[in-house]
Amino acid sequence: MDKPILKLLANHPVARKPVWLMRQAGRYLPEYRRTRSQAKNFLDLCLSPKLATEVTMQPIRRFGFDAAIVFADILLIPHALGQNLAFKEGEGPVLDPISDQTRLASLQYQPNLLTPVYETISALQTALPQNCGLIGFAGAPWTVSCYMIDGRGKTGFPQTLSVAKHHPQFLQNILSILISATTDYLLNQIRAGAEIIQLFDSWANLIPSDDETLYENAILKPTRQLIQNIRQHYPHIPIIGFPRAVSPQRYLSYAKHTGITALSIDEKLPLDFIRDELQKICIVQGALDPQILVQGGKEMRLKTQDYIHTLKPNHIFNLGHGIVPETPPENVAALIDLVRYAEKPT
Ligand code: 1CP
Repeated sequence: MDKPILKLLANHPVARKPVWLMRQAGRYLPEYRRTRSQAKNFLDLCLSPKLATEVTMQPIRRFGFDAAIVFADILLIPHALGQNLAFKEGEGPVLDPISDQTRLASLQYQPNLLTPVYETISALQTALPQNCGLIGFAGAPWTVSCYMIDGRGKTGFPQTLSVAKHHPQFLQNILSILISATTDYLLNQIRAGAEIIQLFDSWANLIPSDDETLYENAILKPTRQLIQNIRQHYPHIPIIGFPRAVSPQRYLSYAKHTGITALSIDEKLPLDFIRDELQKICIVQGALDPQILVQGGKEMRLKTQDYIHTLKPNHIFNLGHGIVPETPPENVAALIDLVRYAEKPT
């Protein structure tokens, strides 16, 4: 095994911390913007194996990350379920909201719509350098259900929260449809060559802080079920879970009760909690503030050194959330150098 990120995820010692960044392919790169303009729209970009392979490779060529993440989107699952999806310029994704059981029952999973993603993964297996791992991904059921029920992202998902409170069975019905489709999607990604899976639960933080039952039913149980389904076929596949921005206690219970291999964390958790509580029970990924990457300079150097020198070796360096479009690419290059050539303080 000559890929540092796979070694670390198998709990083997590595010479230095592996590093990759969420949303490492994207609008902050001029070469991405050029390729993006060749596609009719964003969905077309995700579903064109040639273009999706190219944009996945761009940050690898430029920066030499330890992992590539297949270029796709968490909303391809609602698309494959037959829910109307458009990515509007400046507005983000827009879907026809699913508000009742009749509409939910009319959805039909069309697995063939996702075949281009598997073709991209196969092409990446050939194109990637030897030491670079390949990450496949999906949205976790709760986060995808947020988009399916509310239809758009920027509003805080009030419909979904109302459904969770007043129609828990309807929420469970959506979640169970998502668990089945996502199981099929991830198994096919692994068959095509994905070596690591990441589950994005970007809106895990919307679960009210006094509702542990909903955290259990909407986050922990569906994630555990999905992971069990995958491990039935691939017992050793490393799975990284990202219940973004939940409380420290909820990160802990997620790490203990879902079956993940590694926990991706946001930028707000205190370093001593990460080291003394989380790293004791699992591998951790994260968690530099994306805004510090925009800023660069001395603050980025100090924060990066903090993470590197304070945390234990079972750590994959990453951000606390995705790279934002205004990030200067030269700051990303500087960050990689900092992680690669970090000296122990004397
Ligand atoms: O204009 C553009 O070029 C589109 C911007 C964009 C990109 C680059 C979208 C629309 N999706 C993506 C790719 C993407 N999305 C990747 C692969 C790229 C990489 O990481 O290198 C991944 C892993 C995602 C995952 C994703 N999509 C998440 C989970 C991660 C996160 O950021 O929290 C979410 C919530 C989405 C939904 C989505 N898709 C696109 C946008 C702008 C959004 C967020 C919408 C919102 O604000 O709610």
